[in-house]
Amino acid sequence: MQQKFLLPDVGGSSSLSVADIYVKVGDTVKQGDNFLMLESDKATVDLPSSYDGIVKEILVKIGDKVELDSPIAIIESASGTSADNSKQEAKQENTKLITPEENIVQPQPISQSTQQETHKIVAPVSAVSTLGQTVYAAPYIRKLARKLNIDLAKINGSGKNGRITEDDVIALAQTAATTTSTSAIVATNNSVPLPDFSKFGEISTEDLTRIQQISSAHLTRCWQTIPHVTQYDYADITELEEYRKLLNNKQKDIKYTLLAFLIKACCHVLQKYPKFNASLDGNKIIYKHYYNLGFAVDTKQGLLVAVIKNVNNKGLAQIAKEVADLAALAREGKLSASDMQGSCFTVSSLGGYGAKGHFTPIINSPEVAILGVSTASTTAVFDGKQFVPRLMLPLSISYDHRIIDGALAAQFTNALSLALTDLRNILL
Ligand code: CAO
Repeated sequence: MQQKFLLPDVGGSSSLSVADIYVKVGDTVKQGDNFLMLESDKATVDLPSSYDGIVKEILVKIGDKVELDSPIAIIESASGTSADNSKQEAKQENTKLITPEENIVQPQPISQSTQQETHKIVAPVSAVSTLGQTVYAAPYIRKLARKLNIDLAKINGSGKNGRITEDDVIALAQTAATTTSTSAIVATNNSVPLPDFSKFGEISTEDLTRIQQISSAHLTRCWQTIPHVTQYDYADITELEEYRKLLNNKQKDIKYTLLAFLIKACCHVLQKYPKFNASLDGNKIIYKHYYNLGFAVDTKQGLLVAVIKNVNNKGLAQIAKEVADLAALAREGKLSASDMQGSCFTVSSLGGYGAKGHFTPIINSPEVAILGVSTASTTAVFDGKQFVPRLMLPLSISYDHRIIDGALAAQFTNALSLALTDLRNILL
């Protein structure tokens, strides 16, 4: 028997359009399978099928405006019997249009056997993958995955209850980016119509690499969704630099770079200021009791973040070695997904590039803070009696103002500066 699948009540939004269609004519769908994606001016939501059966006709196309009871599709019941309408109504209660923020705090998967009690329910954060297992991901994550051509079934979600996070998708996309061509990826930048520049003079164009496309989408999202504040400071690294040179002169097996010291010092300060080693989940703060530190690596293909795990359990020599190894792998395009996952806090060093003064590093979501480091220079510093030459390192710490207040950021920055100025502080 054929059923007309009508748009259920999805939460009262009057301006809805079809953003994506997941099925095609001839597909077999089950009640609850994601059928299409709806978009309002505030959020996106996946609409599950109200019926079991074969899709005979799809009555909408991408971009169509729809409203309550708009015909979506004709579905022929596989058993030849009509679908149970009461079941359909119960299901439809589960498809309320919610904002991304609301979505984040609703990690429960919906399955056919689980009837949701509440009326303000998440729409489907789950979907059945082509391999048959259920994957859990919010609509915007699935949208990102589709744009990046990533199969969510290949990801073991690192989020709560195995949910797939943006971090997971990006890590897999970056791994794929190092091994495959750029043709499969769709740019995720919002394309704004540009003037025809060639009217004004000669131009040439170049495609962004896959990594640049991925970074571009991720950075845009981080910048647009996190209220950034950047605290500037200096660290007097005169003694640190002398010690570093001494270490490097004593042996040649390991190169002790400033970055290794920075990572160690950050780990020390993160332990004192747990809010910097956290993530924000709706109205909840997730504190991490492990200390994985990411560092940005500039490669020919674009910017990557490699992650040193459990820095609190590692000595300077080990950290220096891992920095060198991971940076080399990044430049060869050989970082694995796990080399890029699980970072709690990122260090972005432009010190080797002659970067003067401070800059504003973009927080690497879902982290809540990042350290940017510029090139140290010898400066006349007043020591209370006279001006003395000191090697001063510019520090720029961007933090998420939703979770970190300015007073705390000032203390964190000061503690980091002190740790670098006198490494003995790390021992305290
Ligand atoms: N001040 C002065 N000199 C510095 C310095 C600083 N803050 N940081 C590094 N240097 C010097 C080093 O001492 C080294 O000189 P020596 O060989 O004489 O010791 C030289 O610069 C090169 O350092 P390096 O590159 O070998 O090592 P590193 O640890 O500083 O950096 C890495 C490694 C992978 C982080 C870096 O190469 C890199 O890719 N940085 C890019 C980061 C980036 O692009 N961030 C994004 C910013 S926002 O888009």
